Amino acid sequence: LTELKWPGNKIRETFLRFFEERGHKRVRSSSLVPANDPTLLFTNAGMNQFKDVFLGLEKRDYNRATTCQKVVRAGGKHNDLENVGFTNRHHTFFEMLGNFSFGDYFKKDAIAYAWELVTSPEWFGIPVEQLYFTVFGGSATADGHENLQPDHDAAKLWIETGAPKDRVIEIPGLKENFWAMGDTGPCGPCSEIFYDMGPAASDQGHADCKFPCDCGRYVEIWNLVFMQFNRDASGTLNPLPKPSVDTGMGLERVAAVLQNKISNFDTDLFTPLIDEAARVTGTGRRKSENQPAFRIIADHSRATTFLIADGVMPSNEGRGYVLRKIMRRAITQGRMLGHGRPFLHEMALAVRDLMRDAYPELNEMSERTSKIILAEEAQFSRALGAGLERLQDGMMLQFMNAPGVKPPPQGQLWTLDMIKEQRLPLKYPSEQAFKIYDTYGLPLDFIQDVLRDYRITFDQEGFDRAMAEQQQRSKASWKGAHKEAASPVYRKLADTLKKTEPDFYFATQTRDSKIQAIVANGNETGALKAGQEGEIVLDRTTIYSESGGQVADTGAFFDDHLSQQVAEVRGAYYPVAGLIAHRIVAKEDLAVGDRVATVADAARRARVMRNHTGTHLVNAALRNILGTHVKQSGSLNAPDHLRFDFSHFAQLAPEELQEIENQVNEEILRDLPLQTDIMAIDDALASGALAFFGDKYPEKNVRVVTIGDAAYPRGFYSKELCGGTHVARTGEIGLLKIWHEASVAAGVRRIMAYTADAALEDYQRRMDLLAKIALRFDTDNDRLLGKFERLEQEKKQLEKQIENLKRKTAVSMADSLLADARTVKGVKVVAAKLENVDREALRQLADGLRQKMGSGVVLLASIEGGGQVSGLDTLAKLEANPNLHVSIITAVTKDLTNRLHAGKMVQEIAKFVGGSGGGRPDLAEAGGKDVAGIETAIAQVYPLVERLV
Ligand code: ALA
Repeated sequence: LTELKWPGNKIRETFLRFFEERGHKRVRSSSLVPANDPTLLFTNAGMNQFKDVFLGLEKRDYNRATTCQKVVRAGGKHNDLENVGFTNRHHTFFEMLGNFSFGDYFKKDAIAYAWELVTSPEWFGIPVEQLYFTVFGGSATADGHENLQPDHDAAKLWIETGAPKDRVIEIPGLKENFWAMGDTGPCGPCSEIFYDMGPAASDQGHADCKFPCDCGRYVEIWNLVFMQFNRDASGTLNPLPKPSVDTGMGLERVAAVLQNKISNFDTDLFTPLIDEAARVTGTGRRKSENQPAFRIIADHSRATTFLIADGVMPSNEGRGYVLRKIMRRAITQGRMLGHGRPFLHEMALAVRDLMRDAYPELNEMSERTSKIILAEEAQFSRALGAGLERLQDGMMLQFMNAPGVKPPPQGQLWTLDMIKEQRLPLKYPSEQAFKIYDTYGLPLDFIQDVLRDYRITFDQEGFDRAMAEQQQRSKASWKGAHKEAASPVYRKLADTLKKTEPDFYFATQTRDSKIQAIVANGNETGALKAGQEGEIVLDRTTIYSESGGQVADTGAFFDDHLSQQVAEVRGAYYPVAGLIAHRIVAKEDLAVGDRVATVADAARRARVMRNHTGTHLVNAALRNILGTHVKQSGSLNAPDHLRFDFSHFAQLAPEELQEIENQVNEEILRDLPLQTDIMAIDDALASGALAFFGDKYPEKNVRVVTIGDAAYPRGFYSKELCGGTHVARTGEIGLLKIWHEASVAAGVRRIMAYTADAALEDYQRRMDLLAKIALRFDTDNDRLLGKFERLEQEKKQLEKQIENLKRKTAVSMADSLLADARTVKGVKVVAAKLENVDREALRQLADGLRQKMGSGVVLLASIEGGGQVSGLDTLAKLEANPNLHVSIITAVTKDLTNRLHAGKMVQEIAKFVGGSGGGRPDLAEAGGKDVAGIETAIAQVYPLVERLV
């Protein structure tokens, strides 16, 4: 085995070092779950974490950056899921190398850097003869929103830098050389570098095609985007505050180029995974016909592992649904290789071992991660079984009543094979097929195979329609609130004003704050009159401004001698990073330049702080007890309660909740000290502090809140990056009581809790309620449960008695029913409708009647109300979800069964209540949901007897 000159790890490191040496800040990959951006399903490009910086909503202390970003493209605008496995270079998960300029350099330097890194022998040294450079060729769109000029600048710059003239190509249209993150957001013209892999790479066997043939020979390796616009919800392109640069180079593709491979899957980034796929699926040697399966398993294992590591759980909606789809695709591939046992959880371990150096978050993958995957694999096997059953049930119901279908011979039950043998042109309804595909996850090719087996046509068009509608719905649910650029007035103020100094960590009141700006009705103004509402920016404040889940303080501004209130403060927020806007109502006239004292409502703040520290304790206890897969996905720290959302795949058992609550309260009783340190984000993360990627943190000067001390195994109980305010010691919390645990979204659980006085009030309220109930039951709290159980018992007995009475009444009806018997061609027929009698009573009554008659036919029907729908019910019944249904019993005395078959008769009759049934020649039953048809159904018995006798 020869040493690779360019292993994947070296390429990644070389790229980052190249740009670091050129003044770029090396920034960590952000999570695959985008922070605060509901417009995006997964992180789909390196620029996502800088979206706000491009939009001018956020400033950083660097204006050049370089990253290697984890990316998943399996949903939304950029989706490669269906291609994976069948091409040499599509992935659901991949690594995107990028360099970024935030209003610093633009096209000229971006092109010069790219040229040097790609072609210089000191760096990647790719021969120029194998490269092509495309630039934006302009577009005039029909909707009139934009008419964009070709990017002659970029073309000129490439040629000046050294690219041969005939290798620089302008390509018109927004599709090729204009990059956008999504339907809205930052975008701009781009320039792409292509590598010529040679004719052997052509998927279509082209021997001599020319660039830009898309047969697979010419591979895009790097995209340089010249960010210039923000597309708003109306589709309009608005210029960005400053032209910027965003680039993306696919690590896997460059590895293929530098390792002389046609396929990404043959590089060292994948071969260990492909070998492992062959091993764990027991397939042994890698046969070429299995290639797509191995590729899919290798690719999807990476996506699965990284998504779970970032807190996504397989589920039925949103992100979890996409993860589930990816996992199920991999599992199905394993099955198609003839492998029945779970294997994907082992693949995840291989991914961890291969990539943990570059992505230390994979080290945190506990046994639990494996368990999550294993559980999904087991569940999917069950779903495959259950889905198949549903599909077969559905086919049966659909076809046994279809026109032209002959019923089975007397005394035999329906089977699908009977339908198959009749060779009728049957079509399975697409909505039903889609439902089974969607709810049971039965793969489409699986469904098609089954239908083909039974010679039933699959309605592809209808299925596609149902699928499109579904996608429309799920897309709609991701629309979310669009992030718009900050209100223009604050964007302008951000350039001129001094940042607001936050004093709220040390005090609730301070003097001598200067009014820097006043905004009213969206406009800057110099003054406010008493009584007017507006927003005020100070140079310093003690009013906590809403962030990181902690609600804003309320309070007041006073004159600087604290003798008179000049404004009521209703809240505060950050309109742009660094500036705090106070929402106020003026009590006196206020003007820019005035000095005020800020006073936060200290009692309210104290309650908020107890809840905030409580949240940190809950987070730590959850991770201790449930596992480190628990990741915060949101929180609220309000005066009256706290709320904590986190990723976890199952409902919490009562014992788990109790254990969490107990552990938190133990730490409260220990009265642990809290400590806040200010440090660089890298040091903070290295110290084991938890970060919540729904929040943004500065690079330097992040606040790290530590609870506990060296007495703990890790040296602390809890450590988190946090910009909020906290109590000094945990004892101040007094008590924390969890009162709610539920699911908020797929794979996300929510806990709500009270602390201190709120917990006490809650306790008192509950005890009070209990006492009131006990009083009503004429007992006390301690004996209430026993009393309740006795009452429940009594109720059950009474219900039983009523049932018995009902049956007795029914049996005693036999005589009056007999009196109404009719005679049809010499056969006595009793047919009647009964009210609300259950099947068992019907059966007894029919039997009794048959005996009393000696010879004859009985048909009884009853409408039953409500009742539970059980899992054993037919699909049709489940879908109608009936509150009412019809039960029918037919009984025939033995002397007549050779002519009158009870099973066949009931089947005929059941059609009139939209149902089906069958049974023995002498006793048979049926059910139906079409309650309105009951009278007609009963009346059928007379002509039926007439015809059959
Ligand atoms: N954001 C650009 C892309 O993803 C670089 O291609």
